[in-house]
Amino acid sequence: MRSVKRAAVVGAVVLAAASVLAGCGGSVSNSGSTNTKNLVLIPGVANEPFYISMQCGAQTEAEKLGYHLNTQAPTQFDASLQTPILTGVIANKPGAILIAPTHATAMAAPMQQAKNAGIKMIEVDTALDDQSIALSSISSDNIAGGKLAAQTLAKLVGDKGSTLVINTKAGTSTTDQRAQGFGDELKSHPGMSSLGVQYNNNDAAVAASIVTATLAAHPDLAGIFATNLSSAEGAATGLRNANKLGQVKIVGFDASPQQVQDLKAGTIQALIAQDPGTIGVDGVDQAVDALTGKPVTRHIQTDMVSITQADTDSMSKYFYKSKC
Ligand code: T6T
Repeated sequence: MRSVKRAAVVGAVVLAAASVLAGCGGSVSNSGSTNTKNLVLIPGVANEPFYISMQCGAQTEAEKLGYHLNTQAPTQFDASLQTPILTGVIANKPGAILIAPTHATAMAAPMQQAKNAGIKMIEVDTALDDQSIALSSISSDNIAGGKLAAQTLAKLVGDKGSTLVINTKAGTSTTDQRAQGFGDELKSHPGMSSLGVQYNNNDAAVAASIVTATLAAHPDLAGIFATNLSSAEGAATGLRNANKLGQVKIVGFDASPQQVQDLKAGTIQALIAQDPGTIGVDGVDQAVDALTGKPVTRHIQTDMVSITQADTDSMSKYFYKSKC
């Protein structure tokens, strides 16, 4: 596998590209054709098992189809860090970019710039609100995933008690939809109440402190829905620190090695695993179809499964990778 390049490594290149662009009045030239054999994957953040698994799938598929895939990721899940990476990539004119936009509106302008440069745009996992820029979007059904999380948590807490949602960053399409699905489903569980949604800025340490503070104010907290990897890993740490393991139930999205360890240890009671490898494969397939004039599919939904401690062995194929 080609390793995910950290923004720090590509920083010099990006800065150079940015200053060239600044000299051209900040716009990217639309002249010159794209290199149709080159694909670039821009994940939401570097060195994170969800995106590593996505990259593994995309890399294998690109090689199989005779394409070159390069991956460049920001060091943090942040549009201000992802934008210069995208801008630098546009200057190199790949045939297609597979991107997980880190914000549903803030990434629209640079993605439109890529489209204007003749690059085929494919969304993997997250998506923009503006559906006119990408040709195809591949993701889990995140609203259904949030509903499934609420149903799972309801069973774990006996359909009663207060619940907290730990979300990542407002404006992240996927996790916002998961929180929405969770809230919608909670309305069908009158015995359960909501303590609202708190944001961890995609930082596990912040999620842990949210749990500590919430337990201090609400010692009867029954359950937590953690909308992604960082929020679930941090929620588990928060409960460990408060000696509340098992008393407060956690349902978390994703299945990183740490989350699986927490599930096996009984710190987390259920995980909703996605299929990032297939998102990567489908992303490459859609890019290649677009580049070769074949029809593309505007929306593709990939699988999601709920995993509990009892079925960790049979579900191991859904666990995310730390390397290909
Ligand atoms: O949950 C995934 C991804 O689906 C989401 O859009 C952002 O967070 C993750 O990458 C996990 O950290």
